[in-house]
Amino acid sequence: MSKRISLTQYLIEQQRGEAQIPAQLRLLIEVVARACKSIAISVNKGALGDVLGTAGSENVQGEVQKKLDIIANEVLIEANEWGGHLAGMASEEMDDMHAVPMHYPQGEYLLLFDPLDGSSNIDVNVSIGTIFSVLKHKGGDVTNASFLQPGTDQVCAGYCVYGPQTTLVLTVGRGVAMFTLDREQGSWVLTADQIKIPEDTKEFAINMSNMRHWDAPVKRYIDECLQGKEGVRGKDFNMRWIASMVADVHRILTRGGIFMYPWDKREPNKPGKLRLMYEANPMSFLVEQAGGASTNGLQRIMEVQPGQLHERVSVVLGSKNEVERVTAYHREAK
Ligand code: P6P
Repeated sequence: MSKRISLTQYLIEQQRGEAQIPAQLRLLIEVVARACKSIAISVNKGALGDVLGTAGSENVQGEVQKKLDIIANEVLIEANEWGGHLAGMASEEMDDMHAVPMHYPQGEYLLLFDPLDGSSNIDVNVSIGTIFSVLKHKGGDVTNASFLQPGTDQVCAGYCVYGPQTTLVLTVGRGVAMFTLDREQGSWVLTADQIKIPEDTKEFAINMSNMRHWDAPVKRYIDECLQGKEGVRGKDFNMRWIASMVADVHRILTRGGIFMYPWDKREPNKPGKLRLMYEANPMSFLVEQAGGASTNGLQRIMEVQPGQLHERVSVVLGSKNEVERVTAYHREAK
């Protein structure tokens, strides 16, 4: 990386590029990046900030909300209401979409987010993150249905990982850039650009405790990884599972790997655990922009036509050749 530039300079240079970033999208990115800085401050306080533990409420998923889930959600809503860049917002923490109050100008974008993913890790000081996805509003009144667009319609996606470094990872459809928070300056500094995920890997990420519940193609793939050098893969594999999608995906964007949260028999009526609109789609956009692949076992996740705001999906993403192998096993089984 030659000269280090700020997020603002990066966005201005992108605006001069052939495929301009419209002013409202540039504002959206800067507002979300600023909100992530505020969330990072709350997350980093931990026990000193009375932000740990549960909020005593449940979200639409029926999951107990952590105090920081609520704080992060409110920070993102307040940061994005006034700018005139949004028509509406949707969040894992809110049952329905949140319209921009009428006393603010309405914009052309829809913002979806998981304000704090991996929140089961908050109290044990393991990396967590904010995931966001941006769609264009196609006109008319803004309702939940306005958000039900396939991942291929995304114009921007990103996440912020609150870990040893605070890192913002972003795509507007022309590759993936990473920005590290310079806490002394309070600014995001470009620290990696045009990220590329290696097409092969020796590292898989899955919650192994669910093995007895998996479908045959997943069992086949993981068994082959576990057989190592002596097996059909002819190489040994390593395993990682942080139980924080943002942290697992960040590792994969940084050094390759395959991440899987497949359908399993525990809740057979649900296609998977992770949410399509504000977890799987934005992560799939980033992974594909970095030369990786992302399917639900059978098709590109970004081509799934959403039927409801909080629908779930099975996720297989990361190093292209490994994702293609798992997908081929599913298609053979079908
Ligand atoms: P499990 C966090 O709750 C999350 O939504 C993802 O960030 C993570 O990958 C997954 O669930 C962890 O699930 O079943 O291993 O706790």
